[in-house]
Amino acid sequence: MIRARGVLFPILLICGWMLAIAPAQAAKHEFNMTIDEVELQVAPDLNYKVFAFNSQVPGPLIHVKEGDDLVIHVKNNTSLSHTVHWHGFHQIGSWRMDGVPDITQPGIKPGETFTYRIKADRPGTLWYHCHVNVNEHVGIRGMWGPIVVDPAHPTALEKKVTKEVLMMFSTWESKNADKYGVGSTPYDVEDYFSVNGRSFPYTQPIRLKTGDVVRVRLFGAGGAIHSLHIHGHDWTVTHKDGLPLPNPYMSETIMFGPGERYDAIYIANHKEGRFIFHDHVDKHVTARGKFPGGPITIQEYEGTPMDDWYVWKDKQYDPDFFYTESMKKGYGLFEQPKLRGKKAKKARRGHRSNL
Ligand SMILES: [Cu+2]
Repeated sequence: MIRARGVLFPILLICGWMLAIAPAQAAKHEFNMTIDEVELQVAPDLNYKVFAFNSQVPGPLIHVKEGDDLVIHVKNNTSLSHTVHWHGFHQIGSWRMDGVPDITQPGIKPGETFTYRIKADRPGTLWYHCHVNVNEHVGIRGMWGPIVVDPAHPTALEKKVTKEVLMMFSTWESKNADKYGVGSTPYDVEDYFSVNGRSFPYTQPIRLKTGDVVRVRLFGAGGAIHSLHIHGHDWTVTHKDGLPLPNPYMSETIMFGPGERYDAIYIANHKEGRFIFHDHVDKHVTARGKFPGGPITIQEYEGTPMDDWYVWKDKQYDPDFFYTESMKKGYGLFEQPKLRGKKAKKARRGHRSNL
């Protein structure tokens, strides 16, 4: 008996150690996505025909864990071809899932469905977007959405985050608002600018409680270069394109271009107050040539008096405009009805070739 116990103990110890180092089982997620033609109210005087994932701009959040397997059925309900590129994944052993027309697959034709099978092979702030006629469909037609892949081994700082803010930046051309198949050439003029598909005053505030540890994820979803300035705070820039920086650094302005993502973390360390948070590229805070417009938001601390002259004193608040609520819901695909457009009326069409 004594001898048996002596053997049993080391075996139990080894089993326990193996359990401790074994990677968590990868989850499998199956999602349905559509691409729809809807009209988006980008600004009070700009109604825009977009191609929208699940009828919303930006598209729904995909939130998974590193190593998970994704099966995503994409149905094209529009009148032109599209694909979906999953920007950031390496597609090891799955190159046909990279979503580039005529290189990894034919475009998904109107009425067709294509199934993407992907491994979340890399963590961080990623995104998805169409890869057909990218300059139009992605540049000025709203075909993008966020992917957040939680890392298997998060950094000490990211474990402290209490509030997530996802901001996707893009531009619009009022001249091409009601015509699919045209725009976004060097001869077209961008005259509206947005965060999460809306231009001020249709953007939303970021509401803060003292002590919140806020993680802002910035996405260059359109074709412009942005310079984001957060008033009243310094943040620590922690990730570039989803990857942790070897040496995170402090700043209050971040410049980023098309396709880039930056993550920055800051502490809401004021007792009260309102602090603007805006693009410092001056023309980006205009709409049809007039100030104010574009990607302007305001950090509002809880308990700050709503002065009667405050520009957003009567604002209808959407706590999920920056995906803050969606990011609390665990893993899955999360739609936001408030970001949906309205069913498009019959569109005028340009003559550009589809690919
Ligand atoms: Cu497309």
